Amino acid sequence: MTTVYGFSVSGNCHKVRLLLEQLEQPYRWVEVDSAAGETHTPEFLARNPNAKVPVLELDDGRTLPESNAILCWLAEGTPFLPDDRWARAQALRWMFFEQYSHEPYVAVARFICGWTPADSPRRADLPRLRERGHQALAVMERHLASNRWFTGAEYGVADIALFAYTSVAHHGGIAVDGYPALRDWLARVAATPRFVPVPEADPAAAALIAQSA
Ligand SMILES: N[C@@H](CCC(=O)N[C@@H](CS)C(=O)NCC(=O)O)C(=O)O
Repeated sequence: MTTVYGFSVSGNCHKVRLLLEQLEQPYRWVEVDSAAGETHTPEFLARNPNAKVPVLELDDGRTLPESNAILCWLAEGTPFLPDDRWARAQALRWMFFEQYSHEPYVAVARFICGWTPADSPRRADLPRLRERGHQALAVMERHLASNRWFTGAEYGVADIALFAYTSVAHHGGIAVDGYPALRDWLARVAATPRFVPVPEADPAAAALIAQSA
């Protein structure tokens, strides 16, 4: 059976869980607490030398890191990844956007708020991360003013990729209140069949988020 090595509260890992649930594909989930350094063991590094979750492991032992590559692998031949060349390029465009212009700000602000001490020097980065995070949300809002989805005409991998950290952006102090089309899209994604949300953060992280966001 396909195995996912993942940290459940991580948005990057949630992408993989959400797609597997929506595909109704059986899988085994191995919890790896990346915030506690569990991706740096020799055993884990053999699966991903880049020391990051998620990692997908196939029955034959092959391993695939990088959340968006995993989405494309799993979605091949399904409605979640368009066949049409242009639509597929659009999906990829938004997945690259997510990794370069969205996740490094929205996800990192959330990580700093929930998983670093209240006196961490990394908190000095928060104003810049929040500014850049809002820039990413504004780009999404503009697209959504005239499009329902990011994966071409239908819901799919790019929506799953962008949903993960956007749905918990407020944990990093990046509120989505000012983006009406984006909020409607979040609701549309949450209404898709077999949807599962990003799990609640553990109580310690939730307390830090409540203090800092
Ligand atoms: N580009 C990667 C990013 C993965 C990533 O940043 N994973 C984090 C958790 S969300 C991690 O494992 N960090 C552990 C570390 O860097 O030590 C992806 O999309 O999968």
